[in-house]
Amino acid sequence: MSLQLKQQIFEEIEQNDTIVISRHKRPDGDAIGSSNGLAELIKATWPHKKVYVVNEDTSDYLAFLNANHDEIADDVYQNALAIVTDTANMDRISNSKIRLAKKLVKIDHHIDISHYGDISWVESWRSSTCEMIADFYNTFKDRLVLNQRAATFIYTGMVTDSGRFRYETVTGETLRLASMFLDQKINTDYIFANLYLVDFDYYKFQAHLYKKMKITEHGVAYLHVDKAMKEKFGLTNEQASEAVSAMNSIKGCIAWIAFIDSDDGTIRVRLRSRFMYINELAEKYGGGGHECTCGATLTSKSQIKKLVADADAMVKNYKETHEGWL
Ligand SMILES: [Mn+2]
Repeated sequence: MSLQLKQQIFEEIEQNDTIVISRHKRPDGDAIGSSNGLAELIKATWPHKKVYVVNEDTSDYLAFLNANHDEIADDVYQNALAIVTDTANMDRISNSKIRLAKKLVKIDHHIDISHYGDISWVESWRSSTCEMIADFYNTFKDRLVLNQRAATFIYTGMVTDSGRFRYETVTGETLRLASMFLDQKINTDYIFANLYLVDFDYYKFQAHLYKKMKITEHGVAYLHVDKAMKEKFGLTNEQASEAVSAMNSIKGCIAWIAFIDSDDGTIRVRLRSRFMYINELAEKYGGGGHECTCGATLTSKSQIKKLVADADAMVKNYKETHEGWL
């Protein structure tokens, strides 16, 4: 079934000379990697095609990838094939014009709650959408051209979305597919330096987080990055969101949650877990995502307490009924 979908997508790409590629808002490595990686594969294979990567926002953190950022007139869509990668629902697409396209293809690895697209290829067991692009390349490698730029995009997405090949979703196939991009002699030193290195001020912010974080009775770590903290450390929304990672290695805390004040008055929630799945909780609060990595948005501060209490009950129940967690 997946082969049939891949074949359909390959044919659509082959038959269309104008292709618009978009990804989700607030992009991460996988969103940028999959959309640009696919664009580069198509451009290298069919140099005459007009391939545009069109999105309405960018990422500072991932600026080093030098992603494509094309602007096109509305009438270009009429004759275009649109491909959206790594985006679970239409509202999250970072391109409000995408509906103007002649045909729409969805390529994604999020849980398929909200179906869209004329062709929808969704494999929620994949560690990243980039892994799907890698699989797509591998399927048609006799007919596609891979270059270093495409390889860098796709590899970066695979690395970032899989927690550096560490998450449960990583399979032997993930690494076999990733090996194709290492064979392109991509500069992994450069990629990882950009992914890891932070300014000294950010270290100070992390030290502050270690002091501020709390844990519940049964093992939920949580913290609130409020407006004052964002201002004090001069944080971008992206950096503030990263606060959730500061809690990812506390023994016994199998769930951890960051609440981040947004400029629009809402509170972004980033939920993470190991062993136990936490996406049900995100969904209860109107959010979604992956089983152990998901998010939601709250409209008032009073909901924080309630969400933390729900998470604590969830962890309590999990620990009572499972062994082997730590
Ligand atoms: Mn992804």
